[in-house]
Amino acid sequence: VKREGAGQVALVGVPNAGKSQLLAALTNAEPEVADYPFTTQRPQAGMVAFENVQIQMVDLPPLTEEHTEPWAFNIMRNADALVLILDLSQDPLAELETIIKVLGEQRITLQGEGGGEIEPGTFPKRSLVIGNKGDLAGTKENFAILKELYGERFSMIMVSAKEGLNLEKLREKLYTLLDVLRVYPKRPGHEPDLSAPVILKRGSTVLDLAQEIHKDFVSKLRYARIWGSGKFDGQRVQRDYPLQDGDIIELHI
Ligand SMILES: Nc1nc2c(ncn2[C@@H]2O[C@H](COP(=O)(O)OP(=O)(O)OP(=O)(O)O)[C@@H](O)[C@H]2O)c(=O)[nH]1
Ligand SMILES: [Mg+2]
Repeated sequence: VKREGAGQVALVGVPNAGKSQLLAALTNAEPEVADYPFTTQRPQAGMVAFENVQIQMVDLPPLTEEHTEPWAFNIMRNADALVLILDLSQDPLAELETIIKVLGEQRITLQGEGGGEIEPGTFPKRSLVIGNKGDLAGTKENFAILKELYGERFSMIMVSAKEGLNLEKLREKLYTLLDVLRVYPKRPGHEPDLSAPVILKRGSTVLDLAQEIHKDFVSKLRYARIWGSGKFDGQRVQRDYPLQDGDIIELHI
């Protein structure tokens, strides 16, 4: 699946958890949604809008202990982050444990939003847990149990893909999950284009931005001016200055 937008997240879950329904609810994609298992057989992507960014979401066939399409693991390994979707009207704890086990066998290790230690030879993936079908009876209680047991390890949110419950909050969480920041380059004497952020990994510096814009900038960069996280507007900063989400940067070469 060709990467697009600010980052790519892959949907992971057992049959019927609501992966395809969620893709349909958040994007323009029109995947098949049905109340029988193994409906999805091919990957399908859509773009989730959050403020001025687009996040690519990839729907996958289901994961089970008995059978998971091997190519689906490749998409998961390549994705920037994983979205684990659980059916709160069933046994979400068992579903999450199945996911952790099956992915572990593929050396895909799940991390919360804080990241974590990276074991050599593994594919660490930041993961968000979604409790789905929150419109159904008894699901609040199941979500509470899930939170109690896994709430420290993973960021979690309860939604209803079908009824559209809590989806705005989910868009924001997907952006947070990507662990990126938005900055707006501007030329001296010009206004920045606030509709077209440059997306960088969290922790990036002025130099990383320069590299992203033009490789010649790296050697020529003298300093930058910053509006946003600086102490004052237009503050002069050096190339190792750590950028924050929303900063406007003027590069001086
Ligand atoms: N009540 C309720 N039903 C939902 C919700 N989300 C999905 N469903 C239903 O659950 C069934 C399965 O949904 P799908 O989106 O096809 O599930 P899936 O995870 O893509 O399933 P596979 O493709 O087999 O892996 C369908 O009948 C959906 O209408 C929800 O939030 N609430
Ligand atoms: Mg599906």
